[in-house]
Amino acid sequence: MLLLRRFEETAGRVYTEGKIGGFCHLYIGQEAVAIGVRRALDGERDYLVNAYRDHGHALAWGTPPGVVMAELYGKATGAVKGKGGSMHLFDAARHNYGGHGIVGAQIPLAVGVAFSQRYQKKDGVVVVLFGDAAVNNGAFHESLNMAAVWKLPVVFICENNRYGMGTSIERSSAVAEVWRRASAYDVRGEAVDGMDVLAVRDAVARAAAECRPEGGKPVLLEARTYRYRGHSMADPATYRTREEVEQQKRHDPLEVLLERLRAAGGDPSAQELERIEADVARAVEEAVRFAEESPDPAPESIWDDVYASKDDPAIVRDP
Ligand SMILES: Cc1ncc(C[n+]2csc(CCOP(=O)(O)OP(=O)(O)O)c2C)c(N)n1
Ligand SMILES: [Mg+2]
Repeated sequence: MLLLRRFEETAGRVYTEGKIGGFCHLYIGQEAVAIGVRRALDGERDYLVNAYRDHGHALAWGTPPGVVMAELYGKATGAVKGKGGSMHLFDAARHNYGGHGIVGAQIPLAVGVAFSQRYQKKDGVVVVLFGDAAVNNGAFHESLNMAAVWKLPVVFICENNRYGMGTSIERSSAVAEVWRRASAYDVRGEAVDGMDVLAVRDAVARAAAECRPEGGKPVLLEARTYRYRGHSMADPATYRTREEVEQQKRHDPLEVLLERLRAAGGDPSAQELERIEADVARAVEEAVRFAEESPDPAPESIWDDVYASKDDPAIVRDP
């Protein structure tokens, strides 16, 4: 979680220095969701499909920080060779199927990946993440319905950070408790403290165990979280009060984990914490250096990867 936090603080800084072009949505405050999800799953057989607030999830699924940073910089060494940028971090070899910029559009894709798992008689679970503003989108409802009818292994996770750009969920949703929407499709819904990494891990593990076996139904989880920064780098966040942000920060995911460690008698020493800080700082520094020293994509590479060739070894056929 600390790597995600420091990576994003640095991404925000280099963005303001003009080194990153295009959109950039920071994940600061939501780290417990990405890490809790990844810790509950099996990277060999399970899959991730994600929205555009995706840097933290890419790091959680093992894409090296330098490769993520290089993609933000639009460099040839980036996760998708500098052609996708911040919102389109893919890493098919690590079962990360994006990074999608259109709100809600990734949800049916996850249903397709889950269908292919059942069709091929594999037992992978697909986790799909989306924001609170995606749940009023038709794609969300169609996907839940189809996954329920076909009993597909999908864990639908709404990262409810309470805002879609500048609109609060109370203003945009008739039912602001997202987990309750599961009942419309006769699947199980559950709200979980999205600032508590262990609670997220346990909830996702339970949901994955339920939907993994043949005949298992999908599950809808609502991870209650909060983004500390604006929607994107261009957002001054005038639609909420400073007090609200400060109050949320008192339930910070890193602090919550420390408290839980201490309560369990595993009090880490100041030295240990300093060592973790130093390791993370070094990793982020190296990521920036790698991105800055990497070449831009060659202009002619714009024609590469437009169409897939069946002989291309880079095409991952699984699933
Ligand atoms: C279909 C569609 N409509 C509108 C947009 C513009 N848009 C980009 S992000 C966003 C808000 C999404 O908020 P939420 O789903 O809560 O995710 P968060 O940004 O909070 O992570 C909107 C409306 C879009 N990308 N796609
Ligand atoms: Mg939101």
